[in-house]
Amino acid sequence: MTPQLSRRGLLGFGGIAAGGLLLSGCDQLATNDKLGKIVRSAEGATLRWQRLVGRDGLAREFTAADMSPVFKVNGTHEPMEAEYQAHVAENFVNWKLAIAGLVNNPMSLSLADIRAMPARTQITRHDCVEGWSAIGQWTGPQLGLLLKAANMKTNARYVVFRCADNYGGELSKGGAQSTSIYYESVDLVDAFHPQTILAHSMNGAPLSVGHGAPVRMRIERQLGYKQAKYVMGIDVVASLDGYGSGKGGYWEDRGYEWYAGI
Ligand SMILES: Nc1nc2c(c(=O)[nH]1)N[C@H]1C(S)=C(S)[C@@H](COP(=O)(O)O)O[C@H]1N2
Ligand SMILES: [Mo]
Repeated sequence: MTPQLSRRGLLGFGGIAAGGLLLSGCDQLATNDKLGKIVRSAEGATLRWQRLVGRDGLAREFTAADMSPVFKVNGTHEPMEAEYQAHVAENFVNWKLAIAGLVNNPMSLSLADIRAMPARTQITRHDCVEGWSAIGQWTGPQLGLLLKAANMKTNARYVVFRCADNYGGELSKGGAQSTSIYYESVDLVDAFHPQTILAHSMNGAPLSVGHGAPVRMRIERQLGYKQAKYVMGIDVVASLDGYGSGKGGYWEDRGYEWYAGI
């Protein structure tokens, strides 16, 4: 039985079981907001499946022998914004990552701070909606560790990643919407998932500009466009309304699913 088939088979009974689980175990999914609507929609099938398997169900991990000889750079290859370019010129020594919003302990971390944190290393497969995949190794602290240190307020629901690059309304990138700055977001289950890391290294070397220096997200149970590169700030929020068109990400604002489960 292929994973696809077993997943479909299980979803048959999972519809009811997962619904019950969600209502009892995860009150954040039960209310009548964006996340609740997604959970009850077709897009919600993968979300329900992953929550049924367990909040911590892991994406498959591979061995060093499986690593792709070439891992394509996709989307932005190098943000040309002056602020980002200045950080590149200084090798990110003055770059700071702010963790702000609904937290009791807002933080401002240097790249050295992030590199000094306990890290997780994982070899995973990246799947892009454009039809290519690559296996790479990623290292960085778990996002959950950072969020625990920031001490979230009880009304926190989502975590938003603000990136450095701006597509400036480029037509090949979906055109101008309310904002063209790349951003992404996840719910708290994915934010605290053990494989959700703030990667500062790829394949054993510091992250290159092409792959998202100085840090990029790895959210391994979701598709490529969720893997925000060039993360400049992390906001803990109660609603996604204040960002772009409010759909939770650059591509989501242009029609992609917010829950991009693999
Ligand atoms: N900031 C930013 N993050 C981004 C993108 C982007 O253009 N800008 N592209 C996304 C897409 S569609 C993919 S497939 C991956 C590509 O990551 P890679 O360049 O490391 O292969 O990054 C994602 N994260
Ligand atoms: Mo992608």
